[in-house]
Amino acid sequence: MKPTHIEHIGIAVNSLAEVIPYYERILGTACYAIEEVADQRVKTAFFKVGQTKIELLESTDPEGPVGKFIEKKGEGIHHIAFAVNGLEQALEEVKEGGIRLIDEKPRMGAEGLHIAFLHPKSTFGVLTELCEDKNK
Ligand code: CMX
Repeated sequence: MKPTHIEHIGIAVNSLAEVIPYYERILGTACYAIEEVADQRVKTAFFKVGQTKIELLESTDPEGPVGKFIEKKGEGIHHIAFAVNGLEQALEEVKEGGIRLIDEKPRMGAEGLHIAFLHPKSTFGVLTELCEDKNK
């Protein structure tokens, strides 16, 4: 597996409304999309920084992944996402390498990307997402 770039960095926040103005100011660019991902129990807000995005994540359910994360660790960097070509193949490779998959098969994430997560307990504490944009 060889990712093409960092697709996005996910940041857990208590309130999108409160945090969006800060990122608009430091990045000098407007938030270009807000999307609820019901499946993941989050509302997301996106900014572009070159080829990479910043994805703010507000939980819609205290028992969801971001709700639990904030309860334990507070606001902050939640995950890093690498763009790959051939997500199924990449998942096979990381699994063969002994890395624990959260998602055995790709599923749909924000912005229509196909995504899968690797477990932070086997990636040295960093929740890692692999994603593929099949429209590219
Ligand atoms: N980064 C690093 N470690 C994390 C973590 C994160 N984002 N989230 C949880 N952990 C750690 C916890 O601190 C905990 O460690 P300890 O046992 O040492 O305390 C351990 O993982 C288990 O955490 P938990 O709170 O008991 O939560 P679960 O086991 O129920 O779930 C995880 C953890 C990673 C499997 C789950 O959060 C998950 O499936 N995440 C992937 C999906 C996701 O995060 N979706 C939100 C983003 C969606 C999007 O980008 O669109």
